[in-house]
Amino acid sequence: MKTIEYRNQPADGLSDYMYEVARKDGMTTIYERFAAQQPQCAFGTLGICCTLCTDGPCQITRKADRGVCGASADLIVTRNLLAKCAQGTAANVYHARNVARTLQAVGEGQADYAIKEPEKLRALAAQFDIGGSDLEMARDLGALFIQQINSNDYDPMRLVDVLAPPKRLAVWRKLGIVPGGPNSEVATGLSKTMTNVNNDVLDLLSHCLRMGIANEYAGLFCITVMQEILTGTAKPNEGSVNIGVLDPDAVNVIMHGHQPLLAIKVLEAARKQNWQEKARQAGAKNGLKIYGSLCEGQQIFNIASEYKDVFYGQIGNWIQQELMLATGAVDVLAFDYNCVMPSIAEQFAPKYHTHLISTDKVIRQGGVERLEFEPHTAVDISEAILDRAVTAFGKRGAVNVPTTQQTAIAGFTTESVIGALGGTVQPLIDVIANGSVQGIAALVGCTTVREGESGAHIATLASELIKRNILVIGAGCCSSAMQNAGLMGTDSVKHAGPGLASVCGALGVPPCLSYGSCTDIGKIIATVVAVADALGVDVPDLPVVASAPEYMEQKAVADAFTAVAFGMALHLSPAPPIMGSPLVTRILTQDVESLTGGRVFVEQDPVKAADAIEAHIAAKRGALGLKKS
Ligand code: XCC
Repeated sequence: MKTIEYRNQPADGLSDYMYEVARKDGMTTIYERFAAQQPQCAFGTLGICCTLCTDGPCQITRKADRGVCGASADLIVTRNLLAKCAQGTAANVYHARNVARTLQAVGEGQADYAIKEPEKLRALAAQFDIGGSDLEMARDLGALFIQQINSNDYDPMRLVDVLAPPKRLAVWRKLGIVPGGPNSEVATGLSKTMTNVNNDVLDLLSHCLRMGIANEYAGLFCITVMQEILTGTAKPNEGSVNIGVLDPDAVNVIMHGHQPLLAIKVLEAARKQNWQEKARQAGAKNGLKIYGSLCEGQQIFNIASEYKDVFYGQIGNWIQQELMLATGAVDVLAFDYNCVMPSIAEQFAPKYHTHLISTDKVIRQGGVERLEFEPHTAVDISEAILDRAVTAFGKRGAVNVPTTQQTAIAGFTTESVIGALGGTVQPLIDVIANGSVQGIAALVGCTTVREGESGAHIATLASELIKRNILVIGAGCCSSAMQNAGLMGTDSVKHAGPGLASVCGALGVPPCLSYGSCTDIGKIIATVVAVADALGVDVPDLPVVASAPEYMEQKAVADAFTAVAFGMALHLSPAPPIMGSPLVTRILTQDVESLTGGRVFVEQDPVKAADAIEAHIAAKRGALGLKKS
């Protein structure tokens, strides 16, 4: 694989091609907007700007070591961080609540969905002593998750009690960070961030850990397991990736965002002959095709084995969305919540004919048609989406799609990894123990356009790790960056070190395994816990590292506290806005390790980050008495 040059432009060739097209068309993209923001505010970058009251905004400077109210740098940094963590937790839990509501509606006979994985439903219901028919279990389990999400923070969450690994639960109990209901935890946390309420940095950071645990069980785990019950469990499959997959001769619909339930109905509708016929009559000789982008695309890709006749690929990640539209070949972009740039509705869709549809009630974007998802309206909305796409096809202007085709394998999950290993996690433990695989690095989260990143940081870090025989698991836009860089394809084994290459070659899997979207991080934690359980150790003892190599937004902050609460070492780049407080920096990079076993480290150079990850893995291997490489 060619070494990627760092610059503030797209990291992969196809995006670069589309970037040139957009620029020639006179469009301003995320890259120019980023450049126009430079130099960015150093106080904001360090987390030492407080805008809470009208005596401010206050910044901590050489001449002012406190804000007007007396707040120190430590307090300002921590309050800002807690507010971000609360937003991220609330957003993941919002998604989970939508899925729980659909599961409940299925049980009540009020939804356009059926139960796809009855075994999974029954197993989960049994954990909560819920019995009855499958429909009754769906109804009661959905209701239980909603009740847990909305329960009070003074009642420890039953989800945590039942689902958490006992060793972790003991640690959390000792620290007093077993959370109650996440919405209540968020509300209490935000109350603590008010002006002059809570000056206790340790308490505020503990609250972040509580939200991190709630984020896992009432957010990430909940989303994945309930979606799998409704749409099927991820299975490894090969598919097309990146912008070149768009077909100029088809009516093209992209499902974009994070919540894939509606997309499944769109795929089913697109299968109907009448829609394929209508598309052909409109002049699209290849009919109508559905694609996914961002985390929604990753989730569709996970279960795409069943939809190969209508699902044509995963288009790209956060920083590619304007470039997708610049092809002129996107007839409908339908999006649910999170990660739609305002420039899409205001500039790119009008320029490139794309009909935009928002499908979740939290979204309001000017000029965008709203068809808001309800469990019982999904089929009708899907038909409307296809109708708008056929109409929009007739309004196309110039079309410019890069011709390079790329493929990747996706659809890994704890079950499929264990399945590929012959039904137990033991073979993975054996290859870790004998040193063929040194350890596991989970590369998760977003992409950013910050200099030197733009997907390149992720690709370079992943390449460095697999060269060193460290198995990479990807989720979120990180997976997309690795897919675009050719690190998740069938022939990507050639980039791995000899030990990892022989293991992956024998199993027929790439050295970088996509677990799906950023909401699938819960599945990565499940795999890590499965390995720890099989070894009889706790998560912090494992040769495992988490990394958000191009961390961007609030959900990543919540997920970061989830990782630290679980006792994982977490690499972050760029630096989170905590560096203005030496105390908070020290707590999160050092002191917290003696409490949860987890810690954060920041490294903006991907090769040095790989060195640090390798060193952490080597130390953990040494402590477990495992063979050195
Ligand atoms: Fe981040 Fe989800 Fe957005 Fe991508 S899409 S930029 S939140 S990783 Ni999920």
